[in-house]
Amino acid sequence: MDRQLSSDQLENRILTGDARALARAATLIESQGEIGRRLIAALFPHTGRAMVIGVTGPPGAGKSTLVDQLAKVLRRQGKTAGIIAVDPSSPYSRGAILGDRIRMQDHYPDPGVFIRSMASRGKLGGLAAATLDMALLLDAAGREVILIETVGVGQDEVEIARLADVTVLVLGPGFGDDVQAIKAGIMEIADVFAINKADLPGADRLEQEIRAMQSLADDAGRENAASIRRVVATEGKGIGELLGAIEGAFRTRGRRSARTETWNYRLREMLRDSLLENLAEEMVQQHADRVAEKIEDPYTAVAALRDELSHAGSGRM
Ligand SMILES: Nc1nc2c(ncn2[C@@H]2O[C@H](COP(=O)(O)OP(=O)(O)OP(=O)(O)O)[C@@H](O)[C@H]2O)c(=O)[nH]1
Ligand SMILES: [Mg+2]
Repeated sequence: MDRQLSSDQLENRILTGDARALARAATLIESQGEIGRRLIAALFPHTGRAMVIGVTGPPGAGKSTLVDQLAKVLRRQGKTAGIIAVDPSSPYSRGAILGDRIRMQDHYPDPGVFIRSMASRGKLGGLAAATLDMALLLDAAGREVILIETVGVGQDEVEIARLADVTVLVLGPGFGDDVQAIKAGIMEIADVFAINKADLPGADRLEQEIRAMQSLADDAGRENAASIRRVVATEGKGIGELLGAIEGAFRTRGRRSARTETWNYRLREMLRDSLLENLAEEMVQQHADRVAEKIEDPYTAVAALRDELSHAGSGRM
């Protein structure tokens, strides 16, 4: 593609769904620079049509296999899809990245499925913002359904899933013993439970545990209880039914991205990110050293850093 392509031209091509323009814009957004930001600002009025599905769950639950199958069913229905795979740079997904590529290659010849992996590169906070920008880009480009796969271990990944329109929590037998442990962190974010690997023993017990947990909720909680669907992702079993449950949740719960509370959260995160971006890491480190050695108290350190920000921050976003 022409390197000189103006941002107006790039924007127009994205809006027509041009796959190459989309790939180029995705790279801009990944680098989280000023150009990517301006692009999202320009595209924002054209967003709000896609259904964004967050797919999360413990490592190895079968999220990638399931996302792949969901994309297949969507394509059969004539819908376009976008897949964002979030790699939290945790040791868990190291091995799966290659696996993901191989499995998702199924779609590569199909321009109706756009796939992108996001890596956190150790940046504090930036992962959630970059992932949500990517979802906005795909939305503006006319992708009808956007699937975001995150590993439900870190807070960042859970937040990303929580901000999707519908959150699917993928569990599998063998993780059954963990329901209690998982419950504390992420059970409550599920709009739909997918019990994957239903071909293996233990699916019954897992479903019972989830239902037992749901029965403990108050009346309002029970009324809104997440639906539970069994699937065998490797064989493509139950995928249509799962998609039906997801669409049902989308209809009853509405679009999270249209809620003030979602934007309240997002704007706070973005503000935090942009402030931290203007602070040199060494600067924070220096004060951290001083506080650790008790040469400085933490409030004085924060005041000094805030001073630094008001100098560095002028003229930037
Ligand atoms: N028996 C069985 N195995 C499955 C099923 N779905 C996925 N698997 C297997 O489970 C393993 C993990 O699948 P992935 O799709 O990579 O799981 P994941 O949740 O994306 O893994 P991470 O991204 O590493 O967290 C693979 O070996 C799959 O073949 C299923 O329905 N039944
Ligand atoms: Mg995966």
